[in-house]
Amino acid sequence: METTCIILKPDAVQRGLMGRIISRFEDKGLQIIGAKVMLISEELASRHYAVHKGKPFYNKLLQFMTSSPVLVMAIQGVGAIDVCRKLMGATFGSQADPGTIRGDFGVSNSYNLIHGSDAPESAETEIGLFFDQNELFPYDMAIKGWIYDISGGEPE
Ligand code: 3AN
Repeated sequence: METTCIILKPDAVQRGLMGRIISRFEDKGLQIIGAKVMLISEELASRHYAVHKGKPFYNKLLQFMTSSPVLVMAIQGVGAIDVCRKLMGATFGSQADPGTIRGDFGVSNSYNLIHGSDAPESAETEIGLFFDQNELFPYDMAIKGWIYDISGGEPE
């Protein structure tokens, strides 16, 4: 089981797309174990996007991410990090495949609706940045045995 950090960016919230995007994750069988609407501070945004510091798009990215509330989620499932990245689609809306979140809901390269952790290390760091431990609620899904094959003990 993996947990990944997903952020529905200001454009997704402002455009009223939260529900439809959340449904993509729920339809896939993933579990939302933490969620909150928040306004990201400049300090938090700069920590989250530290790897992009100095890049040409960095200042605008920070400005965008702090401009209006976001929805931050901790999402759990087998292979959740890669599964969510596939559901999100390519970074740029203009290039993302139809069927993906970015491919279906946007065309902009800067306003690309959603962030998802790209590796187990970044997922752990990002969940630590955005959530306190007592804001995460792992729970047993009643239908887990139909989403996964759990006959061997581990979800497959
Ligand atoms: P992803 O979000 O697909 O992991 P990253 O990590 O390469 O993409 O980039 C982080 C964010 O920075 C993207 N979500 C996008 O909003 C922004 N970004 C990346 N490259 C550019 C670019 N060339 N022009 C504008 N924004 C960019």
